[in-house]
Amino acid sequence: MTRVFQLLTPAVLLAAVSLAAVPLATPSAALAQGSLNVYCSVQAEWCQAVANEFQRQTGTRVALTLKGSGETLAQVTAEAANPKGDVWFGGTGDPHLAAAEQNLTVAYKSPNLDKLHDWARRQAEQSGFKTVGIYAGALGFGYNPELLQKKKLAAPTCWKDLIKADYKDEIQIANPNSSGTAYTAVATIVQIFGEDDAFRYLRQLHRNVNQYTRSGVGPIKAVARGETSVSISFMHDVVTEALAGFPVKVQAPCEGTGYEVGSLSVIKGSRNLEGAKKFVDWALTAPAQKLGADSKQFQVPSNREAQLPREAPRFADIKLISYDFAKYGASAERKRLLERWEREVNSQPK
Ligand code: S7P
Repeated sequence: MTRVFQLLTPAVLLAAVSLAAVPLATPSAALAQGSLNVYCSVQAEWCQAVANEFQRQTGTRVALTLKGSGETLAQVTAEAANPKGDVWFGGTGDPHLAAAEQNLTVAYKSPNLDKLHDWARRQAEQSGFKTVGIYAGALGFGYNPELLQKKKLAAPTCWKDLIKADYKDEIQIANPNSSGTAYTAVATIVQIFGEDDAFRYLRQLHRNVNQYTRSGVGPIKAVARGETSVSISFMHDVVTEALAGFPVKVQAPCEGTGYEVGSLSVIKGSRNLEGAKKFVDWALTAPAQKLGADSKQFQVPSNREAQLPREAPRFADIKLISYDFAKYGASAERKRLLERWEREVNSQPK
């Protein structure tokens, strides 16, 4: 079954950039508790809210670096010999699993693990406790009904619709090398259609894609601004734009769809391991997870006591596939699929 969300009010969202959190604690408290470098892969408002609140409550000074999931994995990998980050907050689960497998992150069993939904604990168990689920979100489409109407195009309801010739140059998706959203899309399409058919599908889709953006939220922001008709996006990111008043609607694909377990990891070589563990304990609590919805991000929180935001797409209404996180989170599989995508899709003429 599918659900469609309608727009409501106007708003503007910040671009993802590196920024330092405003110090909120007294200088002496901040000094006492040290500082934490948090690599953050959700949208800027949520990252900033998390930094401010953790800093306010603990006196630990938080510096944020905002980057997408694939880009953060690349940064953590590049810094492995001289780690600069302490914690990686958010972003799709697959690259967190790849980081765990490559020993780029460290095991930590938070006492709050037993407060989490099974899917979030499974993410922890699967990684040897080197990562843990903090939210979940399903993949789908966003579209601009006004633009589609102007172009006399129907709204897409199925993955198969997106490869119709009618949608030539009408679709945006991010580049799966930099974006966890787009990697989730590639892995989802492979799981739904089988790998060879999936790559045939992705080559056909390529003809309809006008741009592969760096970040996963780029395409839905372009739909919201009327720059493209359709995006492949996490459904909650579409809801954010709709609630901000933009003419966008969300659709769950009829064939079924994949989902993410947004994750949290402590980076190996952290210079403030105690602070990083304290951050994990705090981030797994219901009040900390409420900061997502407060920042107009409508994923499903992993703490069982955290309220599911009213606006969050309901998993019970979406045909979800049984996403194979172990397989698609493995570094070798990730590398192989990305290389195949580069060779057989991205480098092909339109
Ligand atoms: O906007 C929230 C969100 O969709 O962004 C994360 C995403 O992985 C970061 O963007 P990239 O696709 O550029 O990596 C998701 O985890 C999260 O739900």
